[in-house]
Amino acid sequence: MEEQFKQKQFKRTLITTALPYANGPVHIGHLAGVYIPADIYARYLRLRGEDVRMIGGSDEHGVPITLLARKEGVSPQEIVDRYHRIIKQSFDDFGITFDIYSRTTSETHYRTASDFFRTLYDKGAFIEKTNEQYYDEEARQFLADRYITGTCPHCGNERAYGDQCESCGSSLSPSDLLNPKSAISGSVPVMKETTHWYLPLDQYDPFLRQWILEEHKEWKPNVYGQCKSWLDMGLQPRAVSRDLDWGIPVPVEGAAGKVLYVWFDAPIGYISNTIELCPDTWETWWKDPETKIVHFIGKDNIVFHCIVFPAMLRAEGTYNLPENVPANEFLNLEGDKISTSRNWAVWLHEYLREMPGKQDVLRYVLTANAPETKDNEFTWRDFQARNNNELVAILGNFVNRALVLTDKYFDGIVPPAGELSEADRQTIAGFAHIQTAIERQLDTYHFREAQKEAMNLARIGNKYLADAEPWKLIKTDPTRVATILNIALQITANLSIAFAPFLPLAAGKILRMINAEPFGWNRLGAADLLPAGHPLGKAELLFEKIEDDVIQAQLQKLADMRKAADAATYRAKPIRETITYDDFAKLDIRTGIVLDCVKMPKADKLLQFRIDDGLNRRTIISGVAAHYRPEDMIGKHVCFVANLAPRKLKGVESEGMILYAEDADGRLVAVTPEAPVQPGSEVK
Ligand code: B3M
Ligand code: ZN
Repeated sequence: MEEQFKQKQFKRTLITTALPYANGPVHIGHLAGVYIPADIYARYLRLRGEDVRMIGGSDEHGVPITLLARKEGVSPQEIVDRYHRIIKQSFDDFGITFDIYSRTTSETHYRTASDFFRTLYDKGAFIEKTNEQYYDEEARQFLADRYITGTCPHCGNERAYGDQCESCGSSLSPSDLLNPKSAISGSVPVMKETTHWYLPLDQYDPFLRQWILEEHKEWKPNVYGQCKSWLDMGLQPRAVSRDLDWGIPVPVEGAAGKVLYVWFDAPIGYISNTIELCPDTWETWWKDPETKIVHFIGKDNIVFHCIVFPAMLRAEGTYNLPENVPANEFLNLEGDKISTSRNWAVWLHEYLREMPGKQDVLRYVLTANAPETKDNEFTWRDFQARNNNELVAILGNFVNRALVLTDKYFDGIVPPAGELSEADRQTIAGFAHIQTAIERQLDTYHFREAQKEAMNLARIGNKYLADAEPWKLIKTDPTRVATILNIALQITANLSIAFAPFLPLAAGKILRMINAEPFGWNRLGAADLLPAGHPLGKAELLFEKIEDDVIQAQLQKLADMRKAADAATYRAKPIRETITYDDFAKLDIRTGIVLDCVKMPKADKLLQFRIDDGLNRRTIISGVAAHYRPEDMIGKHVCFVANLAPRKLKGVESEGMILYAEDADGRLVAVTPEAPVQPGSEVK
């Protein structure tokens, strides 16, 4: 669908990147989904000499921020100040080249978003509706979005939110929840009347169908498909205000206590950040049809960027719409979804601290595994493998040999190329078209494939040196060796251009090693970048091997984080139905001493116990072979149900049941008296 699409020409490009919520740091999922592809695209366009602005900023409103502030007993402003600083610093240290990274608590944004709402309000673009919403009488607050939890009507998840079920992904509204509870006080909410303003999305259905389904068939299938299903489901009016005390006040008389819905104000943050960046020319970037707008986002933001925000812009009437929204899918971590709330993530600021100087390694791996059309996986083993087997063994190894051999045989001076062999000509032809090969991929947002094209040039170089074997010829044919190394150095110089959008630090290092200024993007593919006689710089390692212990430490860190998060969020199973004392009195629970314990033949889960129960010896069988070694049970004091009717297990009669506690991970732990007592003692 994309190939036959003819690229429309534009004078400039405005790149926007999803504004991360300032309620936590950014992690590798954000980088893979949004910021690395956006940065590659921005660097690429700048390299081509195009007029580009890349916009970023923190999204500082919304209920998750106020819930975290309440939990920490601080103000929402303190939360967003903390995380805006951490996020901005980590993006800077990682090398994401925003032209501005601002925030939605900025004055410019308050004014821009407020004016935008007022313009639509004055145009009569909203429907004003009064209806009943959940209200927490204890906290004296309406319960929108994450302020209310309950059971998801679709999948039964008991901790679904008022706006979404994170377990099945359904988009919900508070009234959909079963057994709703206030996330503030835990109380059962009541219904209370309140007034809000709604954007009648249904009225924009014909426009959106035409604009997306007819005029943008070139959009990525995952984006186009999601838009089509939203449109086919039928658009509903969407509330653009909330009863909250944190956010941009609704600029309408009588709207005290009401703020703009975070998803109404946040996308306007792209506009306000542009105003901050270019106060005099911002309208060129948002209203001149010669400007191409591209939104880089994750898949959970598609509806807001392809349906809601365009409807808002359409209603306002003077803004351009995005030319493309190349949303990525999700990146998972070691087989599980990345989760801020469960602290299951590789946080960017921690990566930068623990892996100093390895920004390009993470850029390379996250681009190579980018979830461009389907969810993908990050594992530390793969991170290590790609670093060692690709960056070190292919790219680094080739560049190092080209430099070291030239240093060794020609004192670090680019030698003259003599007569070209057939292999030389084939090699040169092999990379002559690399520029269009990379451009074809980047112009259609295929970053994985584009990076592969760049890496392919390093493979060409490696193969060329391996086949030519200059080290074997230096004594007999130094002229030939000069030609070989001249070509190897031309490839090296091309690598500094090809990798510039993807691995900016490595590209800069290569330029230093060949002692050259950056070549223009249009020189990519040329075989005469370095003239004979040009003095090279000092060879240095482009990438270093990553050893197992470094990876093991990261895996251990994840395991520890999971344990801590599980402990923090652990909730026991609900208590079973109530019984009477008489029911309990029927149970005769006793202590006993384990005299013997063996694994049962042909039953990998079962252990056979011989118990001294204070009266006799009895046999009891337990399904704990995965939790205990038989020899460790001998001599243990255990508690067991003594009057349970015997039953045969694998042909052996089991007379009772030993008691174990089962924890959240399913681990079984024997219940024992905290001090030795006579066997047969009653447990009351
Ligand atoms: N704050 C990010 C998210 O949904 C959201 C993006 C806003 S972009 C205008 O994770
Ligand atoms: Zn659900």
